[in-house]
Formats: sequence, structure tokens, C-alpha cells
Amino acid sequence: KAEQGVSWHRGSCRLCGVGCRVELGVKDGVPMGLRGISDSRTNFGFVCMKGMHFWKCMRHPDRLTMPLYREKKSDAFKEISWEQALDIAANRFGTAFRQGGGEAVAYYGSGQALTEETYLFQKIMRGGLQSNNVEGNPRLCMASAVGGYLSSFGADEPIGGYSDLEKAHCFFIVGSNTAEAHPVLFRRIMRRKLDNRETVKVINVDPRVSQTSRIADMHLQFKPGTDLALLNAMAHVIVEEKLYDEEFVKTYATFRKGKNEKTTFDDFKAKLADYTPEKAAKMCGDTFSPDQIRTAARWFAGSKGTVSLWTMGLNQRKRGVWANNLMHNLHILTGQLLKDGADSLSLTGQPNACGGVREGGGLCHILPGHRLVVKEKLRRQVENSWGVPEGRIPAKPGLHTMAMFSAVNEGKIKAIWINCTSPVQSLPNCNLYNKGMERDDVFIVCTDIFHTLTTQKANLVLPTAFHFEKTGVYGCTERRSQLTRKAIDPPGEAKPEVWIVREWASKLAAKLGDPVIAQCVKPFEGLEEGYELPKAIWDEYTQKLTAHRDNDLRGATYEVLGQMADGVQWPAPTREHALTGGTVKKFVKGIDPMADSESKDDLPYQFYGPAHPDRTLWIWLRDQADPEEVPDAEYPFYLSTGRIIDHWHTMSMTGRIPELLRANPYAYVEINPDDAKKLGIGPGDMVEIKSRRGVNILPAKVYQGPVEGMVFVYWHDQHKDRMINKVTKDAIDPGSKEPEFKICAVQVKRV
Ligand code: MGD
Ligand code: SF4
Repeated sequence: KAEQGVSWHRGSCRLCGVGCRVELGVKDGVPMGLRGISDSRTNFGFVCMKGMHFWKCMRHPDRLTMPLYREKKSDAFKEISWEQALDIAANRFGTAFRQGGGEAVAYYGSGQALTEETYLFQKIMRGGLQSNNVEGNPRLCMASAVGGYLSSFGADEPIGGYSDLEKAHCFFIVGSNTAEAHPVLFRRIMRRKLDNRETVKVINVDPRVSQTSRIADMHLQFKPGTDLALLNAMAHVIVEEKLYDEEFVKTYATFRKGKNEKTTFDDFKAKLADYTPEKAAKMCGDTFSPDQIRTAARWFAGSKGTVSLWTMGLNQRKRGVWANNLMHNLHILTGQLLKDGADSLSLTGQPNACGGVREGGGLCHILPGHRLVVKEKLRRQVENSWGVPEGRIPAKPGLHTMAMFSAVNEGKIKAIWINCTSPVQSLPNCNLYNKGMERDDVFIVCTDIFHTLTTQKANLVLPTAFHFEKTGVYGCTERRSQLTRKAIDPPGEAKPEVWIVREWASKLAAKLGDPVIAQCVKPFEGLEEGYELPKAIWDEYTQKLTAHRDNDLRGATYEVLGQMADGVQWPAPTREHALTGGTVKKFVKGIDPMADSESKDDLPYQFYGPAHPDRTLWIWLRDQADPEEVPDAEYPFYLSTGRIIDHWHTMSMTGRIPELLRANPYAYVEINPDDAKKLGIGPGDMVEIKSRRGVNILPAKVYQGPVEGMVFVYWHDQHKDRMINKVTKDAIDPGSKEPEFKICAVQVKRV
């Protein structure tokens, strides 16, 4: 009866990278509730707590409903019209461009923006303002995984996907609290384990005992930052005990010391001599025995199918790319790849980090369709598709995230557009970067649904439509694109970003008198913003920019995505293939149409990834490398940070939902009982966590979670005393430029 008059609208969840299928109930234009879709093969009808509640942002009284402006950052905001707001944005970006060229302007986006939004923003920045200063929060999240996939497999994004979970016999979960960060996916893993308690093994490798460890047969807990040694030691055992797949390695793999430096299996073996289980166990802190490493290696190699899963524990590291390589090494060596139930599966944090940012050209060094900025031929393809003059896109990549906010600090960037993210809270060592955002000579536009700590540093705040209030595509962890159609109107005068960018770009073209900028938005002029506009953007992106690329999405039109219960996995070059659901396993002939079309032999696999012209998988020789900052006499503890189940990132959304806030109202610091005893800290005591950069004061949770010598804080809390990014370090991986959120050195004391 309660459902009378309610219409249900299908789409994907707004929050994490699992990509659960959900439907929103709407009655008389008002959202009534949200539920999982039981015929979905992604979540089988399940949603987690925060997924179930996110729809409450839709009619929230705090929603931004009018454009807000202030000349100086110390002024109060005033409501203005869209006409005025877009004029101001065009004038300020136009002036910055005239004075400093493409280097004076920037876009900082999000793995939560729709693909159409990221694509259009970066088109205007590159094709219009001749700037590769296009970045986004996936740099903080997935950049090391991208580097790992490209350098090990020659192609970004996983080979397999979720369907391997029900067929796996061994799960190797490293640096991922899957139970809290990817809860519905964890349910699938748990189901598989509980239904096959004796035959399915779960190995958890993490310096902290988490909810994920509860289903583990073995938990290897180690000193933070030493897992590269552990992964090498597993490779040592696999080689020494001849557990590797000789035929697979001989046929498909080569060994590398550098991108242009090949080496041999013998060299690899020699390198592994430094990583005997005995030596590695010592390096890891003597917290487990060498024989446990041997057992883990045997389970990994000997199972009928092993799936590895990891996230920020490996990615947010000074040597995140190397850690990813060492993970892939184990899969290549053992042939635990390409077959059912085996995959090296990096879990994405955000719902559209893969689809929008990695594939759509949302980082400073990449163009749409997995193209590198530095490759002239690829720049030409993009320029020709857009109909802009050759040479319009600069040959030099723009500034990566930390360099971008350093340039803001120095006043080199004069106008920055921050969309769907809150760097004031989410950047490491945030106090340092927040100073730049306070400068009056740096003009900041924020597009958001709520006020955040970042809108408080902006000049112009533009209210946007939320999920289900606009139409567009998200692409989740497993190369799956899913369409969510507009089901309700946004509140007040909030508008979809694609409308905002189009209107802004038209004004910018007029202001600068630049026909090329006008050309960039010409295909979208006059289109209705709820469906026709995003559809036209998606069509341009997929038909022109993904054609014949490894993420070929030409078959995944809105019409096809609308028909498919679970969306489509790329490559999906044709409509027919997309209508089967797309490609479950990349590189496997008979399954992946790209592998068939690229095939030059009668082997079962074809590795056509753009980064490996030799068409092989690369096994890397990589050493253990210490984190940038390790504890010393002055700062004797490791600090690590991460997620909890009830909240999402900066809590700008989940902190406004009473059910979620009640479940976890504030951040605390987890301390191992032995450390707590030594420091005289009891449960609930207020504790000071201090690094060389900043300080937090948090209540203690004394808990056998973190390994001795390490404390853990979840990073969602916005309170000034509990905002842990004041404390974290901004060291970055030299390859991926991803910050080392996971490790720094702190003092811990009761206050
Ligand atoms: P979010 O809360 O996800 O955090 O950090 P952020 O991206 O800064 O910000 C999303 C914003 O989008 C919110 O302000 C929300 O209100 C707004 N929003 C919601 N819907 C829409 C919409 O439709 N349009 C627009 N325009 N806005 C919308 C994430 C970042 O944080 C990431 S990705 C990672 S992986 C890092 N993780 C991490 C960590 O593990 N530890 C520590 N210490 N820090 C971290 N920071 C990083
Ligand atoms: Fe949403 Fe992730 Fe929860 Fe699924 S697991 S309902 S995608 S937040």
C-alpha cells in the first residue's frame, strides 16, 4: 500500500567503487526511498548502510540552491543569478588566461563526477584554454594502481572482475579493509568462504586487524611499509619450490629492470635471494614466522583460482606502483590470471574514478580513451575529433594534484575550478595547501551540492544537481559502465554540471573572442540538459574518442545501457557485443573481441595493451623501499588513516544523514593495548596525535587492531581537532605522484 503511486527508477549507487545497482522510489516528484535491485549480478539486491541512505541528500535542507559570490574571501557570500555567476566565472578565467596562458588556470575534479562532466570539463580546458592542468581526486586514490597495471600488463584496469569471486579458491586481500570500504563486494567474498569453509582460503595481509580479517584463515600483520619485502618473499618461495607456471611465463612474460631494460629469469631469481622468508619476516618486524610466508605462497600458487584484492594500503604509498607491480608479479608467475576465478583485482575507491577520470581524460597526463598527452599522434587524434587546430593541446602534461596545489600556494594558478571534491580536507598535510586557497589573488569556483570546508575558501559557489537529479554514466572497478537517468528535479536553481560548463564555455569564447572555444561546445548548443545534452556528450566521447582504443565503448550507447540490468563491461566495440554485457575477461580470445581482432597467432590470449608494444606481461625486479617518514626517537609511532563503513570521505554527505552520524559521530584513534598500557592510555582518554606538520586530539579506542607501534585514525571527520590530514604527510610516489596517506611518524600522548 505504501508503494502506491511510487515509480522506481534504476541507476547505480552514488557512493563507493563497487557500483551496486539500486532503484530510487519517487512519488509526486519527491524521493521516497532506495533499494537494491535483486536481478543485478553486481549486488544481488544488497546495499550497505551508507548506500541505503545517500538519497537523503536529495531534499536535504542544507542543499545549495542559488549561485553564491563574493569578491574577497573575507566577504560574506551573496546570492546572484546564473547569468551573473557565469559572467563572473568567464571573466575571471578569461583574465587569468590572458595574463598567464593555460598555466594560470586549472580544473580539479573527482572520481564521483559523471563521465560526461569530466569529459566536457577537460575538453574545454584542453581544447579551449590550452591547458593540461586537469586533475582530480583519483590521483589521491588510484594513480598507483594505474601505474601498476600499465607497467605490468600494458593496459590500465583489471583483466577480470567480480564474477571471479564466486569461482575463486583463494583470496589474497592486501592493504584493503574490504568489509568496510567495499561492503557489498565483501559480502560476496564472505559468502564464498562461508559456503566452502575448508576449500576456500582467505589470506589477509595488513598491519591492522580489521573487520576484513574476521574471515581470514591467515592474517599476516607487519610493520607498516614492509609489504614489498613480503610480496618478494612469496615470489621467492614460488620460484624456489617451482610453484610457478613455467609454460605461461615462457609464453607470455618478460622480465624487466626498467621500461627499456629487459632482464632474465635468472636475474629475477638472483634478486629474490635477498628475500628469503627468514629475511623478509625479519624486515616485516618479526610479527609472523617464515613458514607462514611459505604457506601463503603455496595457497596462492596452488589454488584452482586466486583473486587478489587491494586498495589504498598499496596505492597510497611512496612506492605504490612498485607494490602494485609485485602483486601482479605473483599472478603472472603462477598463471593465476585470465582463467575463471583468478585475477589481480585492484578495487576502486570511488564510483567513477575508472570510467570518468582514468578513461575520460581526467588527469594531467592523460587524454580521453587511455591516451597519453606526451604522444603527438594521440594528441592529434583528439584534436581532429574535436575539430580544433592541431597543436591546440599542449605537449607537456599539466600539474599533478600536489604540484597543482603547490602552484596555488605560490599564486601561479590564478583561477581554479574545483568540482565534486573538497581538497581543503582531503589533501595530505592540508594546512599547508589551505593557505594558498585563502589567497585573494587566486579565484576559486566550487561546484557542489552542499557547503564544504572548500566552498568556504571559494569566491563563487555554484549549486549542482545530485545523483538521480541528472543523467549520466559511472564506470566502476570492473570496467563496467552504468547509466543513471534523471528521476527528480534538483532543488531550487541547482543545475547539472554539463549545463554549467557549456554555458560558461560559451561566455568564455565570447569574452576571449576565441572561435576554437566556441567550436568545443558547438555540438552541444541548445540541447535540453536533463537527457539530450549528456547523451550528446557521451556519444561524442564513446563514438569518436574510444573507437579502437582498449576501452572501446561504441556499443554502449545510452539506449543499450538503458536496457542492460548491470550496464556493460568494455571493450564493447559493437552493439551486439554490448548487449551480451560486454567483456568479462580482457585479452581472452573468444571472450574479448579486441583480442580476437588483434590476434596474430593461435595462442588463447592476446595482450594488446597500449603500453607494451612487445605484447607481453612484464615481471618486475623491485626492492623493498622504506616509506618517506619512519618513526624515530622524537616521533616514535606510525600513523595510518582510512575509511569506516558508515561514512564517505569528507562526510559532507554522510555527516548530514542522522542515521549515519549517530552510528559513528566522531573520529577516534585506535591504539594497540600493549602500546596503550605503556603510555597509560585507557579507552575514551583524550589523546594527542602530533606530527611534524600538525596535531589532532582524539578519544582513544584501545583495540587489538593496529600492530604494535602503529595508530590508526579514520579520516572523515571535519572537526578542526580531528581532521587527520593536518597531520599526514604529502610525500608522493615518484611514478604515480600519489601521496603516502598511509604512513607517517607521530607522537602519541594522553592529554
Ligand atoms: P568527498 O567527500 O568525496 O571527498 O576526498 P574528497 O573528494 O575531497 O567529496 C565529494 C564532494 O562532492 C562533496 O563535497 C559532496 O558534497 C560533493 N558532491 C556530491 N554530489 C555531487 C554532485 O553531483 N556534483 C558535485 N559537483 N558535487 C557533488 C576524496 C579523496 O580523499 C580520495 S578519493 C582519497 S582515496 C583519499 N583518501 C584518503 C585517506 O585514505 N586518508 C586520508 N587521510 N586522506 C584521504 N584523502 C583522499
Ligand atoms: Fe553503494 Fe558501495 Fe554500499 Fe554498494 S557497497 S551500496 S556501491 S556504498
